[in-house]
Amino acid sequence: FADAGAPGNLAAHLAALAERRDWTARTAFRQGHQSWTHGEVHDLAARAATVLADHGVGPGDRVLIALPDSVAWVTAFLATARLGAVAVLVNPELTAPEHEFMAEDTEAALCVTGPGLEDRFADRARLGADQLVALTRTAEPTADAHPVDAHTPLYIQYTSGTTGSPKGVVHCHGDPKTYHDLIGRRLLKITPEDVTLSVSKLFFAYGFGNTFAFPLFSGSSAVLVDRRPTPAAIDEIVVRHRVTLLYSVPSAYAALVADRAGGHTTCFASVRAAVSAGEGMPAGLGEQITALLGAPVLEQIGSTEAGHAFCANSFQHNHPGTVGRPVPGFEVEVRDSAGRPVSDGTSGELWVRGPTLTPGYLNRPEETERTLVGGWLATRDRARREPDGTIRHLGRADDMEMVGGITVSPLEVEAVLRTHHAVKEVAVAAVTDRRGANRLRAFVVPVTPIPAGLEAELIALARERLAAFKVPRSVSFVPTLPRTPTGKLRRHLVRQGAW
Ligand code: 3SK
Repeated sequence: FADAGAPGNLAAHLAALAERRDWTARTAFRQGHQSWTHGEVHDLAARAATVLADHGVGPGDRVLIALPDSVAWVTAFLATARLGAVAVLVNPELTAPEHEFMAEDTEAALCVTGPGLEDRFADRARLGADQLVALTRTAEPTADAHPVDAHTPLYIQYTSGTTGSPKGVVHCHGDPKTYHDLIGRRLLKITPEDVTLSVSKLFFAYGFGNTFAFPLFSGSSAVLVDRRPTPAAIDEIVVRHRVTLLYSVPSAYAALVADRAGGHTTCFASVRAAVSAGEGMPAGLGEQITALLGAPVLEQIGSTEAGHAFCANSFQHNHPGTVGRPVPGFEVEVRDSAGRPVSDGTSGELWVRGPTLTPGYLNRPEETERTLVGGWLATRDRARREPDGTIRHLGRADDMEMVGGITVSPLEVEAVLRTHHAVKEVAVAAVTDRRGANRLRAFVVPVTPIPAGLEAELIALARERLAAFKVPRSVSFVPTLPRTPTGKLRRHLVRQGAW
């Protein structure tokens, strides 16, 4: 992959690329009724770099970004990169203790925060998005980007660990260009004419590639949405902006299909492909999406540690029900529990090697050593290689659950629910609902008699203590939980709701 070379400082590289390819007057981002060209975005970023530097940010410092998807987010990220600092991409919807953990773990020098987070990060330097935008207007641009190489850390994203404590995954200045070259350009064939919409947000690996890297490296444009769009909002955005590439997760596609059941399909005529990742596609959903959108569904799998997708379907080779073949440049092995490769057709754990793997977790040498072995990443996904070389994803090898494309530790949710006096035992699992969407459900062994309103109380308790995406949608009261003779929870039975 000749084009996957080192770009040096990512912010400077992207700004120079936009100039060289004559994209400066083309639209880069659209949000509501506003739009920004590639030239405007890079100009804002160079000015925002001055604002961040005035707030004490220098090379190697961590800048925590807790903002909804917006041009302020993109500007803050590029400004951080220009200074040679490291952006910490966090979900703005996390709770205060979760944010505090990430700020401490990264020793954030500055926290750039969005609406509603004014009370957070009280003992750290903080800059509200509004302040950043206002100061950027009058700041002089920082002309010289800090010199870095492709292996200099650029950003940190958090992923949930099996213990529930999130791990910071480091990525470097060379990575976004590499996954754009391999996936955006080669597999998805993105051109400057494309208009994209990603349901996954910028702070996720999937959303960051889709909405940041691919548009800025291809001269295309992305629609920014500050919250997860409803099916009606997706309809409206697709029609208004003539979206050509839709990136989503199976649960959101299932909601779109359910919402439009029996409806017309013409408004999706601009869509040339629907990319799906984040969790396994329930049987039959792919065909329903294609029928609704009139476009192929390209399933992928990736991970925060891999940077973006490492297996993907393409227009030439699309095998519904599989996550396709290894992305060119990546190698994939299915291994047994002793780490030996298994033969095709046998299930095992998916290991990956490729050019954008993280160098490791922040402050976690043991976890890094366990997960990155001899240059290979243990994904903890279960899979099987089919005789035609495609990979079939069979779920998670560990205890984590995937909901709406986000990994959730059931242990963390259970720990909260267990504090309720009426809960004797609890297990949480992602279960597929009637519409084919994955939803978190709590299975609770309650005290008897069951207090009135217990389900609502438990959901309220979870809402108070956990980020919204970790809150169970429903509670089932059960007499027992499935356990091994030694008392271990049989999670696969909980997931199936069968014991
Ligand atoms: O979650 C995934 O499967 C994924 C897919 C593409 C890019 C990034 C990620 C995390």
